[in-house]
Amino acid sequence: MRVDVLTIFPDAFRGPLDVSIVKRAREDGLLDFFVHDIREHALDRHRSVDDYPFGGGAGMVMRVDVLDRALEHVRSLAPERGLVVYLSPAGERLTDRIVRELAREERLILVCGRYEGVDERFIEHCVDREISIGDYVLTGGELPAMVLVDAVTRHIPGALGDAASPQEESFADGLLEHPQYTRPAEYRGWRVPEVLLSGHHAKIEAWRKEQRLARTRERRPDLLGEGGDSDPGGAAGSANPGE
Ligand code: 4GX
Repeated sequence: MRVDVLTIFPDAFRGPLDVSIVKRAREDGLLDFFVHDIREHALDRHRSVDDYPFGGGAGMVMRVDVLDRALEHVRSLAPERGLVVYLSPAGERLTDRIVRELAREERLILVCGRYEGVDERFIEHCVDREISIGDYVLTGGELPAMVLVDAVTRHIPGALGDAASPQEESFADGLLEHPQYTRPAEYRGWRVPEVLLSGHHAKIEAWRKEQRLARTRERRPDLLGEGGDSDPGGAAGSANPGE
């Protein structure tokens, strides 16, 4: 998969995507990740990317002409059209289902807004999907873009190696994960649940399933369709959680 990011803060992308699984996916050629500076497409001598909002109000709005030029330039760098995603609190909430959908794309183009957002004409004419990573307001779309790339990378075939599969993890069966333990079996009197030391695999599986259900009921009843903001139709809200 190819991912292009448009931002006025390219430096923000050094770090989180240079470690661990995402780093390996990039080294292995599973993920081609490029960052582009929107400011390079500003035409005036101050290289402005934003301006005052028509109608008045606080803050600044990113200009449609600069964003459109930046997008057309980035588009020209590879043959695939790319799905254009704008990260915004006004978008549809990112879920496991949406992550899996995006992971099937050949190319993603992520646009990071700053200030009070972008001129609505850019969203109307250039953006395919507006996505939010949660109901809180950050200072820009850079962190949300990194969250999205991280989550999507885990679903690129081969990215997790043979040890792990995203299919076996939280949300794949609509439930939270069971708790995990490792050595030592006892530390300061804190003991690992006895069943896990028993070597009785059927009992261990039954215990884990029970834990997943109890935790989900306790912490995220919405995932079981018991009110709240579930995601029916998505993996996290499947008709038969845990089946
Ligand atoms: N999930 N931000 C977008 C600029 C902005 C402001 C107002 C539209 C309207 C965010 C989130 C998020 C910060 C990205 C503000 N755009 N993005 N940016 N939560 O908080 O995705």
